[in-house]
Amino acid sequence: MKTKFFADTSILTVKVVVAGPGGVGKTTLLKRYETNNFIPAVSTVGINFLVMDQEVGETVLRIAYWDYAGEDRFRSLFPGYCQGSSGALVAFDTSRIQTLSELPEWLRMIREHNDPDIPIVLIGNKLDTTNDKTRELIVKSAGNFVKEYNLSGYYLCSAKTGEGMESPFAHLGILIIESKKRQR
Ligand SMILES: Nc1nc2c(ncn2[C@@H]2O[C@H](COP(=O)(O)OP(=O)(O)O)[C@@H](O)[C@H]2O)c(=O)[nH]1
Ligand SMILES: [Mg+2]
Repeated sequence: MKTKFFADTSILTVKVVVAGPGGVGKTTLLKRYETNNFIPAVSTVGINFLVMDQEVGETVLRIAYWDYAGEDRFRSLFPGYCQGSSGALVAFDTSRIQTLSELPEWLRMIREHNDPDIPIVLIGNKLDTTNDKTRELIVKSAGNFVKEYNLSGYYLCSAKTGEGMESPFAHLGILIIESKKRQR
């Protein structure tokens, strides 16, 4: 996303942690968001970063996305990495609905090591792999999950086709600005 800067534009730099089980497509989602292309990601070791600017009203949000590798052997490092986040994206794989039930542990860690009211948006990725019938189940499950775990919302998308990709990022940016205003 290209942003024009003016002298009176205020830039707010924040951190967003991207979490969820390995293989759900977190790194690929960020690559697609960055380049608007499907770039098959090599498996993440440790952590990836992406910095992207997003205009929200008068403010330019400069978001550093921390893309954490979901592999179990790295999980003990996660609490330290997720600290200081202003928002979180948690992702599951719509072709493996069981990945949704792995998210509560990630949510618990994110809330424990940040403001417990941190805005969190749920992403169901790989929507290209689903048919109408499985989509119905996914929509229902994601909706229930958002209510049960008090998340800010959910978006279904495909990093492969690009479908639905902008919305979770845009929504989280707005939520971050709103929560910063409340804190002032
Ligand atoms: N069909 C499909 N495959 C995807 C999509 N997003 C990612 N993948 C594939 O899923 C695998 C895991 O992706 P990766 O980004 O490494 O997952 P991560 O471990 O969560 O970072 C890779 O083979 C990706 O090419 C998608 O939207 N659709
Ligand atoms: Mg990865």
